[in-house]
Amino acid sequence: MKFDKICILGLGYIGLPTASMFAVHGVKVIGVDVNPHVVKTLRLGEAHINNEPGLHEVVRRAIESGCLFAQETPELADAFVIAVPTPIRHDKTADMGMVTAAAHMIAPHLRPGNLVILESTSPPRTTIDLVKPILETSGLKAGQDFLLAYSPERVLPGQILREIVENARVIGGIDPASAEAGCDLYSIFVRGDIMLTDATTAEMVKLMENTFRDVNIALANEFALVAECIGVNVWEAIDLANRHPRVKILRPGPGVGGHCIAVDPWFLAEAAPSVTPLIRRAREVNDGMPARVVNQVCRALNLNGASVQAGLRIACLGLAYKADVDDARESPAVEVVNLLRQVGFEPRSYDPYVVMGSVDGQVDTLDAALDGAKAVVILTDHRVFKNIPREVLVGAYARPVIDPRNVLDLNVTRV
Ligand code: SAJ
Repeated sequence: MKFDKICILGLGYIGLPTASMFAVHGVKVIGVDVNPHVVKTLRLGEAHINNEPGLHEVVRRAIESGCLFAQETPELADAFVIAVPTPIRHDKTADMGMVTAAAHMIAPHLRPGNLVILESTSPPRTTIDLVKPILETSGLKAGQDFLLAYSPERVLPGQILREIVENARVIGGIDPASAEAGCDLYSIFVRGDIMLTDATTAEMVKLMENTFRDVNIALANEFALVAECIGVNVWEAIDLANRHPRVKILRPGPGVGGHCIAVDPWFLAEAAPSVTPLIRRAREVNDGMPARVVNQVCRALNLNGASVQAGLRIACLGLAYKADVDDARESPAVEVVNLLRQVGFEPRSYDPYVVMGSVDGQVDTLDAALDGAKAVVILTDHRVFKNIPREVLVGAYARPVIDPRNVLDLNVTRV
């Protein structure tokens, strides 16, 4: 199948690089976002996402080529790609409002022979039970008049532009012709293997990948708790265990953030609640890690939560959810900062990448964060933090440094 024009709904961390990649390969792309700020920024040739290596450049090339055009509503096209967020609600159920809205926006523009792809991470059966009936309000029948497939994004924030091209891609069609058409579409820029399956399998594959990571991080975090109980250095123990040819323990830390790993396991748990105790427990373990960091701070200062004097300053280094990104949404670092404040401390946070104003008490220099601090806690493993001299962190009065991600690599003792 040939694609002269594609409409991509949602110009976030996935939709924008995807739209730009199609455009720099010569396909006319209409990028649609309901946020006027996003559309306005793109029309000026800029990307509204910072700190993703190479993104600004590819977006600029796409816009300058005349192939990428941003607007707030879709129009007629050969293919439509839905790449909108799928968050969870407070009760941990999937909020499919944005996918529903995007499908409704496409329906009036759907024509016979079109292909529609859902990329948003979604609960199993979303493509056939939610998206298909909405698209069919157009009067066209999926599989008969138009093609429909699910193809999950798998790119790692921080490496999106390399991974979007090189990663293997799964495409699940509602029928074989839809999967084949999806393969034709992504072959425009994907160099990794493209594997075809059915839509519901593809949805489950995506959820399994992120759940695998979440459960394994939970295991690493539980090892850290055990190691603390028995007086073992968890970093040394993991390092040694990973010398086994079939063992690859992940890294403990202050919790799991981002919009994917901490969310997607709930979609599986919601789909089959009675058979997913492990997945739920892993989520609880990871969600409990910020409180553990706060306990570590209290213990290092010989305090318990009840006896924290108001105004005791704690320097918090890092707000982003992981190393070398500027994204502090759903960040365990932010959760730690909020919990520290709740128990009576005065956290001063510093992150060289995260925009000011993301939390109360955020400062824009390391010195301002360290000034008067009674303890330092390193919450994000940004590379720049590794080079801060130990004496700068401990200061004149040998204040404690809590380093749940082992950024300073000072904890490992070898006999
Ligand atoms: N983390 C740890 N220990 C580790 C690894 C990660 O505590 O050993 C923490 C990170 O610090 C962070 C969180 O987990 O807070 C998630 O970070 P991540 O780098 O594991 O993943 P994301 O959310 O940036 O991207 C994931 C990726 N999924 C997998 O690796 C299976 C990516 O490929 C997906 O495309 C992305 O989710 C997504 O959009 O679903």
